[in-house]
Amino acid sequence: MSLINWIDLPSRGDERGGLVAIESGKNLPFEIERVYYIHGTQDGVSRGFHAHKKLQQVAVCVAGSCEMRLDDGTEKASFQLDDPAKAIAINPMVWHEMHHFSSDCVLVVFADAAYDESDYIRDYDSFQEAVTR
Ligand code: T46
Repeated sequence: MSLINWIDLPSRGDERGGLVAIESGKNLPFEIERVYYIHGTQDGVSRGFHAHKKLQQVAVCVAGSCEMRLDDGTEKASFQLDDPAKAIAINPMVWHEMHHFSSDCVLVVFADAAYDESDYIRDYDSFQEAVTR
């Protein structure tokens, strides 16, 4: 599986403005079990710094922008999330970090499972060990 998997979300915008619809199991490669959003992130704050063992996620900036960094232990990538119609998959065993949040950033994340702290790998050395095993 490649590190970067963009998902184009169907945009039904018109002269009145934008409208993006997301349907479980249709636009996303899994059934949505959980949705959360990150907002009000302070200037200079970075988030993430972990990988998930099994969780599949898709993230989209519905307002503002942030930088997403992905690392599968072999390859690294860094890019802007700034388009409400363009989402990025965060696959299992991919170390991810979010940086440079704009003050108006709202990052929405769709996940295929409930929150489970035991699914997180929050130590980079442990992550590297797990992916090179
Ligand atoms: C991820 C990136 C993109 C919950 O109680 N329920 C939840 O569903 C989530 C996502 C978090 N939490 C708690 C756990 C922590 O006490 O909220 C607190 C902040 O979570 P965390 O420090 O993990 O936040 P981020 O921004 O570093 O990471 C989050 C997600 O946790 C993570 O799964 O992939 O966004």
